[in-house]
Amino acid sequence: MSFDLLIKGGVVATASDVFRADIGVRDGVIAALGLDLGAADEVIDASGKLVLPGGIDSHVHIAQPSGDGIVMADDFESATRSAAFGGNTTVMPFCMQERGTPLRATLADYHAKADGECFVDVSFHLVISEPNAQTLGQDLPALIEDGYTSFKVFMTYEGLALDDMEMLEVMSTARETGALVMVHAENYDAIRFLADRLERAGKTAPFFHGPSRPIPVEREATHRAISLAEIVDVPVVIVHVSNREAMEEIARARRRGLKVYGETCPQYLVLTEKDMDGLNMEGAKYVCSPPPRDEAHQQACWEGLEQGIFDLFSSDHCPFRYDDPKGKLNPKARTSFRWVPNGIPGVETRLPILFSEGVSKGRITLQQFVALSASNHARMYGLTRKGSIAIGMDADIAIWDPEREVVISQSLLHHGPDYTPYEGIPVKGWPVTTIVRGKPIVRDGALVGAKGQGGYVVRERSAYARPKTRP
Ligand code: DUC
Ligand code: ZN
Ligand code: ZN
Repeated sequence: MSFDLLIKGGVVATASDVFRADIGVRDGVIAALGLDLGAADEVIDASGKLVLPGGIDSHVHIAQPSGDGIVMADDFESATRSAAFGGNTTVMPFCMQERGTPLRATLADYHAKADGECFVDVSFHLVISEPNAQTLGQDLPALIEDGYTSFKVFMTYEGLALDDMEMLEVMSTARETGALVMVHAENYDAIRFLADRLERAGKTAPFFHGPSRPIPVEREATHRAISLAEIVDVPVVIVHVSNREAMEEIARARRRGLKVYGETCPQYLVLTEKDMDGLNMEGAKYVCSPPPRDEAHQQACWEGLEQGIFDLFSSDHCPFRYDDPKGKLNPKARTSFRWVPNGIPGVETRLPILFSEGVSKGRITLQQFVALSASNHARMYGLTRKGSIAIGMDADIAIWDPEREVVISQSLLHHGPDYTPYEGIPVKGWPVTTIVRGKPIVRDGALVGAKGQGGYVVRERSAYARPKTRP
């Protein structure tokens, strides 16, 4: 029996094991693991390399309408190309509900934008901004049934923030339908209060984005989201956790037996609030929410990853160009930090940063890297054929050179923005080949795949979304 593809001579790692094996792929699926597997139409020599499950980035924003003349710097083509170069084989963008538009119509728009454009596989989370009877009673249950099995809610931002009553209603729908709830936990009123004060004091530079969203803003909302979820008895994922205090809310909830999951991101490991203090408007390059904190909180986020308080490590790729009136330097942004679009790019740099700072520096094991970069995302969000190297799984594979040293630079990257917030960071370990369902997309650092090779993935309900107790 011959294979379509054989990956030979590498060291394979999963979330549980590291072992020497060749991988035989047939029809896009892992068909054999072993040595001396025989013939194949195509052979990739992985000697001296690590063969890992392709990264799953379960938190990215692509081509999301941003209002106020602001335009995201990546479409599905550029974002998924960049993702492939960063060792990813699946990304999970958000479909943001637009007020007054049926959820299905918005979803159809996102599918139209993604269809035929993607280099890696894609699966959408929903964002619920209008939790009315139509959304909660009809649209959401039907969409969950159709495989859109997770959604995000916001506790801040005009037009997005849900009040506590709405949070409870949405969480209750999630419980009834088996969806997994993701929460952006920041206190909207506290941010507005602080932003007003800062502006009145003339503190309008990008740097003041940080002081307008200090740690208690995030800690309080994290605590409240967990409490509301406890009242409804539904699991919840707290996304993009930036600091020790919010992390401890999650840890405490887990000690009390609640199903609370956590996600952190590269910006909270390697950036700080000082980065937003650049000359002129340079600080805008680092404006994201929650904002980067300080070195002590970076250390806390590492502890969260090492100790399993965070199950997920995602990029929160949210790309805007810097030097562009439709991006970070839009005319209003020069008048106040309030108008700087929130978000930074990172889909291509997420995994090299975690590998280098985590595995190469000995903070986490290779198995933890696989769990945090791929397996946990697949399990958490119902991607049942992805996130591991095992017979019958999709042949989504990233081949890494663990010795390759690279200094991260905009000139090396393939995303749409005109900068990277990670410029100049040295890393050891780099993904060289990315294979999606058995087809190489990037090979030895060169693009060999075509757009349209990435497809849409319908998801199962997640076992992580099951309530603690049943009615
Ligand atoms: N939340 C996100 O998840 N991404 C970017 C900006 C934000 O507030
Ligand atoms: Zn968010
Ligand atoms: Zn995000």
